[in-house]
Parts: sequence; C-alpha cells; structure tokens
Amino acid sequence: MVTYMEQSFFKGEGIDSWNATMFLYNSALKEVKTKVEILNDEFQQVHQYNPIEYVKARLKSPESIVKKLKRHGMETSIDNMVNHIKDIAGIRIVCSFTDDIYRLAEMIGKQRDLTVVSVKDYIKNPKESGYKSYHMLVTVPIYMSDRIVDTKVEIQIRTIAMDFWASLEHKIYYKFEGNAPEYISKDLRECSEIVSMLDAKMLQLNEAILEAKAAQSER
Ligand code: 0O2
Repeated sequence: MVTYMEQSFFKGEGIDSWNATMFLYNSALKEVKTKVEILNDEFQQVHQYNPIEYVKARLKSPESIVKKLKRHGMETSIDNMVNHIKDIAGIRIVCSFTDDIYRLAEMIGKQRDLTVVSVKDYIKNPKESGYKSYHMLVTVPIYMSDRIVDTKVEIQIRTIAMDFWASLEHKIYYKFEGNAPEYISKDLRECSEIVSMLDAKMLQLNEAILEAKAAQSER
C-alpha cells in the first residue's frame, strides 16, 4: 500500500525539481512518439503498408514509481527514480506481425539522435510468467534553452496477441499482488504458448496472401 505521504514525498523535495524532471520525461515521450509515427507514415508511403496498429505513450504515475523503488529496496527520491527507473517515460508499439517488431526495432535503432542503451528480447527469451515483448531502452536529447539533457524512454514493441496476453496477466498480477494461484499461472503460461502459435500462424497466412497477390499481378 502506497500512502499519500509517500506519493507526495517527491513533491517534498521541491515542486520545482519534480515538475522539471517530469517536464523532461514528457518532452522525451513526445519526441519518441513523433519519431515512431513518422517511421510508420514513411513505411506507408514506400510500402503501402502500416507496420503499426497503434502506439500508446504514458508517464509512470508517482504511485507506480514509489512501488517500483520499494520493490528494488530503494528510498523514494528523485535521484533514485532518475537513476534506477528506466520506464518513467514509456512508449508501447503494437504491431500485427512478429516480423514487424524486428523491422521497427531496426528502424528505431538507426535514428541518429536516439541512443540505444539496452535491449531485452522477451520474444526470443520469454519471462518465466510467459511474458513476451521486445524492450528497447533509448535516450533522446532534449534541447532546453541553456542545456541538452539525454532522457530515457522505454520502448516496448509487441504484437496484438502479446499485448492482449500482457494486459490480462498485468490485471491478474495486481489482483493477487504477485501471488496468483498456481493453476492460474499455469493457464497463463499455456495461453502464452497459444499466443506464439497464433502469431506464427498469422505471419504465415500474411506471407501466403502477399505471395498470392504478387503471383496474381504477374499474370
Ligand atoms: P507497470 O505497472 O506496467 O509499469 P524491473 O525488472 O521491472 O524491476 P525493468 O528493467 O524496467 O525493471 O524491467 P523490464 O523487464 O524492462 O520491464 C519493464 C516493464 O515491462 C514493466 O513495468 C511492465 O510494464 C512490463 N513487464 C515486464 N515483465 C512483465 C510481465 O511479466 N508481465 C506483464 N504484464 N508486464 C511485464 P513495471 O514497472 O514492472 O510495471
């Protein structure tokens, strides 16, 4: 349970430093979201195809920040949050097919003003829970009037099916505060296998459709 006192702790360090910090993350979020949208529009222009179904951008709530710091056994402070929490600014990109994920990750990695700090491929190496998603931690330079601040943004890229699974698992996780009964965790792991099968089948089907269309236009 996070108390009101804890939530307002950050503000106790000075409303100005809290606002200044969140201003940076919010600006970074806008920058990265725009970049992703431009990549998607360009892809549509060149290939007449949108790899992205939708993009969600969010700033982590003070309550979630406090919880995460506690989980890591850290004191609640702006310094700790900036240095140890990577997903204060988070972008989630949801694609139709698994190969779109890697295509997008490559395009994002090539953006000259983004620095890729780390990558976690939970598609090739799913979490114990069955969680699958591709995570990139990037920094983007935020140009202020008197300085440039490299600011972290976590980008999560996943398919619609992976996103469906993750949102249900997230609800269950919070409902049971991380201690879901084993039969539920087992069912979730099985569903995660089904998600992988569905994603593979949908990708195959899409490739078959593209080949059939190409053969038709050659005739
Ligand atoms: P919330 O409530 O979504 O913000 P960590 O290992 O979490 O302490 P790190 O390095 O940021 O620190 O972890 P990672 O693996 O990059 O995960 C960051 C975010 O990915 C999580 O944020 C979740 O949003 C999502 N995620 C990771 N693992 C799972 C999982 O097993 N199930 C679901 N549904 N989502 C997951 P938060 O802050 O943990 O949670």
